[in-house]
Amino acid sequence: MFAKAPMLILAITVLCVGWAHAVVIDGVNDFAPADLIDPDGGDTEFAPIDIGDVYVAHDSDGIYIGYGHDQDGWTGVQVGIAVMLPTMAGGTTDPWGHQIGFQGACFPLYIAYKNIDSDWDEWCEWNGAGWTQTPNILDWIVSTEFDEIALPYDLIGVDCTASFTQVFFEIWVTQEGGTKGPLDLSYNDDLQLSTTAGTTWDVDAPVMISCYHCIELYGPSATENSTWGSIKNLYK
Ligand SMILES: [Ca+2]
Ligand SMILES: [Ca+2]
Ligand SMILES: [Ca+2]
Repeated sequence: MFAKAPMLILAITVLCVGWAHAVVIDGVNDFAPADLIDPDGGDTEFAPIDIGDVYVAHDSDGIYIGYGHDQDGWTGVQVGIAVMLPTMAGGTTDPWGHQIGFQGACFPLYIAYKNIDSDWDEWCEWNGAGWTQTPNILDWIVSTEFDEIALPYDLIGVDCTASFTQVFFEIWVTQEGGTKGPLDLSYNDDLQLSTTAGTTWDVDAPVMISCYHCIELYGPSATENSTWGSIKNLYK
């Protein structure tokens, strides 16, 4: 009876380093507890603009991001997710014209945007001079209190034959309109325009983002050249 205890501890340890598993994009949270990277809930003035717990998982097909959010009875709420690899030169501006900008050493090559009212999303790719915007190709559910999006490796430019890669991302909630900035952010809490103390609804200059969550992907081996290994690290 007592001999079983060490085996149980070992199994939990393996899961905690980022066990690869698929996520079903259906608005029901099926991420593992160890996939939680940011308990962001409760840091805005109003719940309908608040990002809650943020999760990341991966499997051999791509990366999955899940986050708590419910616009409740509000309208005009939009969600953006910036994605990039370390070597990519990307855009400095927001493809939907919000007061959100990017600066520093790493710029988003991709931004996913969702207009919750109409369930309209766009996959925006930096083309060197502006954003090429492709509507409604994303597997992204926002109709429940837990939103989920799949980002296949071929969509975000991950070389699945490489032994190591990093994927950076940030997620924000904003509202429709050219004076709207990031009301809530996941990584950049210090830049978000809504806090428990109040909200700045309109700004006349972009809020500049330069730091991101990082997903580290290790693998594959020579005999597994189509899948990533089982190790994932996340750091801020
Ligand atoms: Ca799910
Ligand atoms: Ca939040
Ligand atoms: Ca936040």
